[in-house]
Amino acid sequence: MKLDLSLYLVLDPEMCGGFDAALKLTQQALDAGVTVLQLRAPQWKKRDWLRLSQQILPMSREANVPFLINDHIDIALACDADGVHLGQGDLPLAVARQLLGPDKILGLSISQAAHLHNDDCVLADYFGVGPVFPTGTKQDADPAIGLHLLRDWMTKIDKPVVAIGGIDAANTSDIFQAGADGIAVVSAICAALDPAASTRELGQIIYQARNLL
Ligand code: TZP
Ligand code: MG
Repeated sequence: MKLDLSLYLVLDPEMCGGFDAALKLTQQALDAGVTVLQLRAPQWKKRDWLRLSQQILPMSREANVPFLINDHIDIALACDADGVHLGQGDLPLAVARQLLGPDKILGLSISQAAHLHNDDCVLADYFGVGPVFPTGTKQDADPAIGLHLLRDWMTKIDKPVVAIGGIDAANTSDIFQAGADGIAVVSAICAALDPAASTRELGQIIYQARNLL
């Protein structure tokens, strides 16, 4: 499945207001132009992840948008998601590739310069880099790297990169100017008063930022 990292929604169903609200927001966000969808529900039991994923998949397939699972390869296998997004403490990407097969998408989180030298990097289809800005969404996140380091790392990375952490309409164009291929957001869409309007706004900013490059 084609990977366009431009506008990557990390869906936090609790932040959306629960299961049904998350499903509704997912459809709105797909209609409004998100290009990747990831489920990340740190407070949830796995069977709830699975139940929501099974309902999201027909929607994401209809929209032709890849649907990824955060951390849990077993859930991705159980629902036939399009891939996983893994952190530095999750299963090695070689194991993930073996379990998921050659066609699934593997994302890897990079939050420190040292991570760029790990064996896992070679096997990743894309990197999630950040937090770029401070964020209240992930309590155990590494310190924010800032735009300067993002720009520096982009010169050293030869994979597609989606930036994450504290990204919203006000700083999205800076992320593209720093060289990233896309933005990943949680609260800018999941906590928005009008998620569809916020998604469309981000999409317009991305379109304009790209035209200025
Ligand atoms: N990984 C690094 S920062 C972050 C994750 C999952 C949370 C980003 O959330 P927000 O609300 O877009 O700042
Ligand atoms: Mg993780």
